Amino acid sequence: MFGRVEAFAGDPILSLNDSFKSDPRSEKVNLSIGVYTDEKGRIPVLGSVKAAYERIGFAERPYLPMEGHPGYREGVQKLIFGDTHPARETKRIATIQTIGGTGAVGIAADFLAKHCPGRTVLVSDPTWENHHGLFQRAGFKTTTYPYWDRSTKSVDFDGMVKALEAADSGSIVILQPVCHNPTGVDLDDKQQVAVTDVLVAKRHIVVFDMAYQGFGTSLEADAAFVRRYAERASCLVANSFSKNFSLYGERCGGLSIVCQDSDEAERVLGQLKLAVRRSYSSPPMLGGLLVATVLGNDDLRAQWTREVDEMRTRMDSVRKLLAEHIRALSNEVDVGFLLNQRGMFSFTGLTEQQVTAMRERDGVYLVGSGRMCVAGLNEENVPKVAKSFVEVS
Ligand code: PLP
Ligand code: TYF
Repeated sequence: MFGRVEAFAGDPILSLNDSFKSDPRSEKVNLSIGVYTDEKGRIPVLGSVKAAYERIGFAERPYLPMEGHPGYREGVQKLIFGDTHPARETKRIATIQTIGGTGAVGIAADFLAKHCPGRTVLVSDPTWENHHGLFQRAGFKTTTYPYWDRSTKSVDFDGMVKALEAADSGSIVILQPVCHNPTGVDLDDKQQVAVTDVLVAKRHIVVFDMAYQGFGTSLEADAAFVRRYAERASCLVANSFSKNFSLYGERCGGLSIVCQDSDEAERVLGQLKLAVRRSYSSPPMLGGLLVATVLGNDDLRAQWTREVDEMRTRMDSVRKLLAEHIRALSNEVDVGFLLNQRGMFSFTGLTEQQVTAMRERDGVYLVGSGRMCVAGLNEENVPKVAKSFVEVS
């Protein structure tokens, strides 16, 4: 019956993570999958989340509503838009709890496929691969706008703006507002303003995908692009708590749609509920309660903010440490990119062959595109990574 079913090639990043796990070498270093690990190489359990878990205890488990836990949704809105955003004060934002950031982007794609069908979808070149996949699954054709300038290892801003200007009016544009995956390069403030002008003038439908809030500059500063944009125009915002709550397996995310008025927001929320109903009915409870409890209690929220700051500070310091170690070994290898990029990832500019050489010879795992997850670096493995990097450069 299923004899013609094609084999699934597997997700390249997850497959690489599996190869890492089965690599027998004890000195191996995993800089592939986008997971934050601490100085000891462990996925942290945040103190704020643990405290929330203890407060919650275990009680009855009814279904959550389709749109998710009310405290969670309120927490998402406050975190992304701030307490006093005009769109919040006028009840123009429809927010649902989603199954991770992936679920948020997926429901956004399903919603747009139904209510804004046939539009062109533009994603950055390169981007998180699932942007193509999720929008294609919803029935869209996807195309790209230039983003990464290989020669300067920064944003190809002119190329990006030209492509957004040339696209059909009302196209769907996916933007990562902070800590771009896979390149680690973001628009600066001026570029954010300039690109906003273009997007608003072209009446493009912007989907912000924010998976790393807090890993750039701070939880507040990282939301600035989205907040300012939402003062000018309607937009969609997908967010993930996988990384900043270190809750990968609990599947916590959110989708917020900023609307023109509160009546529109209520109807949009209804359609989001319907999209959820048709897909998985309602989101999971434990992750929802954990996040709602942290975001909804001042003490836990303050503790969590400090823990996010700690994760970010550690990533910044291992970036610097790697740059120093590379510098000490060679004056010819450019390390500026490590310091200009931010968040969990650095695009190294290494070719697939160089990445393969690092993996096979030294057990240092990067993604084939040359993406390095800097969150996997620590004081112990930096010398080894620096040596391997210089030797293949
Ligand atoms: N969007 C981007 C840009 C990502 O990098 C990721 C995860 O790595 C996601 C969305 C998905 O987040 P989640 O793991 O919460 O589904
Ligand atoms: O970019 C990354 O590393 C993450 C990891 O099904 C990931 O997106 C990859 C595939 C997947 C879930 C997470």
